[in-house]
Amino acid sequence: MKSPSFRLAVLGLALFASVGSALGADKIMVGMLPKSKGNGYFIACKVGSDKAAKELGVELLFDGPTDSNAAKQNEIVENWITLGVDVIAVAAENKEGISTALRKAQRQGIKIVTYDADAMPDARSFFVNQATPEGIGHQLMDEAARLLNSEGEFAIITATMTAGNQRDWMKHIEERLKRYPKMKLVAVRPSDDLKDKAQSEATALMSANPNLKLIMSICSPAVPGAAEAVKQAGKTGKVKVIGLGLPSENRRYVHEGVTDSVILWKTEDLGYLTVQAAVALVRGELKPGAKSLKAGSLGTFEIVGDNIILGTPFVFNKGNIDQFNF
Ligand code: RAM
Repeated sequence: MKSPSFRLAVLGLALFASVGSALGADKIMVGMLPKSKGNGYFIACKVGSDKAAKELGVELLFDGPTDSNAAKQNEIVENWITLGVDVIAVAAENKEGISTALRKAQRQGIKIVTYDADAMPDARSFFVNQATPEGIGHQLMDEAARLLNSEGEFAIITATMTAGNQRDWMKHIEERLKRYPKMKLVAVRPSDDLKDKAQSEATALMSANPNLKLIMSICSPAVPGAAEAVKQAGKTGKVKVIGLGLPSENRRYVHEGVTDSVILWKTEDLGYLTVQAAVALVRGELKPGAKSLKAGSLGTFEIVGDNIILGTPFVFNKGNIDQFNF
């Protein structure tokens, strides 16, 4: 017969186990880190991430800096290492900076994927890429050329000057610019992924460059920021605005004729695909060298090298922007 103290210990363990499972301790835990959790772009990604987490029965921790802040991203990764999450999905503010913390997580057995903005290749297993950088860069440049009849000055407003995804896209914009010898890129300014800062940068760009014909914003908050500046300067139609922006944040300006078009991918799908990839990696269903990934209700995605590609971007304009609510 077992002693009363043995029984008590077993009961305690059983209780601990059932409380643990009620709290989801046996569930796969996914830490999802946006560049900033106040940015509508990442809020839209979260809608899809939540959906995938629910379908897959995993626990999703979604946390990030309030505004873009590389040091704060590192801190959150460190916290998740201590907590012992199973997998971390990161949109890297600073490619090199975050990679040290991610390598440390990998050494502790935590799986890593990146999405939206990549880290160094050895610091993650896969990058869930919204589209190819060439595709994004060329589409932006061709759209600008179409609007200006391939002639005139334009400026770029980016996120931070160190943001890896924007840097990659810019390389391809500049490469494509060679096709349009009568167009001139006069300035590249940072907005820190903030609408207000983009607005003041756009105002300054217009005063410093009286012949400016177009502002191309390549981070989402900067598109409505530039549009507001153009509108307030009374330059609607004279200085055109395009960029990578959310339909919801630009609808008004597109209808007012301030912004011609915005280009983007389905952010909800990016969030969904990221959580699907993260969980497949933990479950061993996604292994290095894989050529495709089955991602729940979104179907199968191609993997090129270690990039899981979401697809090609859409162009939202007056004719179709009302059909999209993200
Ligand atoms: C911002 C972020 C993000 C980028 C989008 C287009 O919200 O910088 O990284 O992909 O814009």
